[in-house]
Amino acid sequence: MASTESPQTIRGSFPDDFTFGVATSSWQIEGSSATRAESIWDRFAKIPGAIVDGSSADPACDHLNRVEEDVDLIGQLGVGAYRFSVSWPRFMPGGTGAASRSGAGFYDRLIDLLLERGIQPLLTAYHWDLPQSLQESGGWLHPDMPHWFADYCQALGERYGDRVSHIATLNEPWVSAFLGYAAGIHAPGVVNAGQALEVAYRLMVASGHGVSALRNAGVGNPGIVLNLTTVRSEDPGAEKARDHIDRLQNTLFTDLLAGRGVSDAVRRSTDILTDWSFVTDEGVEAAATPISWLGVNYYTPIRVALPRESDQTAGVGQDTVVYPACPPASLQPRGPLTTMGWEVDPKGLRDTLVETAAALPGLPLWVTENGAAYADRVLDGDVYDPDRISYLSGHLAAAAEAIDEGVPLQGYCAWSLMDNLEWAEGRTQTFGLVHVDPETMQRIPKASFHFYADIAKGER
Ligand code: IFM
Repeated sequence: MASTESPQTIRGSFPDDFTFGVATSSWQIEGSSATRAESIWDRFAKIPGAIVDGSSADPACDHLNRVEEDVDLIGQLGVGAYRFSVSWPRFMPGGTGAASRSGAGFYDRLIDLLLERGIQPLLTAYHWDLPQSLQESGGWLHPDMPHWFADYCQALGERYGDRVSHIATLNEPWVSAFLGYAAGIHAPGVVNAGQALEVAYRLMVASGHGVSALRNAGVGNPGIVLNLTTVRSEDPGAEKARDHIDRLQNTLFTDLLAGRGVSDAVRRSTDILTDWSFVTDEGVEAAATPISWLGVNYYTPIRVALPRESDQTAGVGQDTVVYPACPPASLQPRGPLTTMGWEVDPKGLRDTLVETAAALPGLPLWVTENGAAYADRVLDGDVYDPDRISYLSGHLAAAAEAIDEGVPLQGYCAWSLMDNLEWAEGRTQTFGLVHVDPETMQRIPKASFHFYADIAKGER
């Protein structure tokens, strides 16, 4: 593992106007599911075995009842931005139509608490918790979904656009499409690779309509968040698999954003799954609606190797099944690994940012998520997490290097403010800068919290 730099050195390697932030999402922290409509994750969590430890949406971090305490923690962290998501089934319980007074009011309160402390709210409209009622109408496979999503974005923009300048439409559409519809390990738990490709496309079309709706409602800076990553291979013979994975992970999304549509290479490498007849000129045009910024979520590179006789168990989500129609290959992360089984490779962040800036020249970028899960322990009331500190230090140095190389990077959000519900991994994976006791909900800032606070607050 790379050596840890001092907070002062790290702060000094970024421009003065760079924003340090911290991120969460609604389903992972809010709890209080009885006060909103059902989401696809509530339904999925009821399937025996779908969530490894049987966790459900409650209590998560009980954030709904502890919002002041949590915003105080963000204030103590000294960051300039807080990235959170709105729960669609809380804000607009019917999926379409009227906003809920109490649901919308909760986010009013959160935003106002942040602004009182001088913290910029970065809002994500959709971080995977689709209203179950919309799923039952066809979900992301329904051709009207982009319009339903645009109406939801319009309502968000009208409600919060006076106080929130940066709103992302979607978080990680790759995950919604490929983990939700190809591997079936995320909600809604479908295993149909052709549908996964259609969902990926429809999400990008919906995002474009959402961007237009946000701008109409007066939001100055609409954007989107993608999980992009560099795809590496050193095994001669694994190049075809490497290229296939790069197409489905990265270029499918960046090409649609750039107005290049669905490339012939993507179509050829997936022609056994779909004929892409759902793609329309209007959809391609909508998906390319100009955005003001792009969020990049980066955790780990993808290392592609030839198939092995006895494959070691790869990390969470690291299986070629999540890249349908992939030529024979295996994913072989190298140590050091986090408890997710994800390779720690700060240079991968630098490479991902440089590659993204080349794919979408001139577009301002943010790192909207970056962080690591480790098995933390509370000892005498403290949590000492040197591996997470080292991870943050290395990745921040890599982000600064990308800026030096000309990448227009404006901000960085650590994932995550606090230990939370890690989707199908339940509470077994902890990414937080703040430990949350699963029984008492007590919050304990970890050593990494203090380290990151020194960077965020640091004088140059
Ligand atoms: O916890 C998730 C988050 O919701 C989306 N990006 C990846 C994180 C870690 O898996």
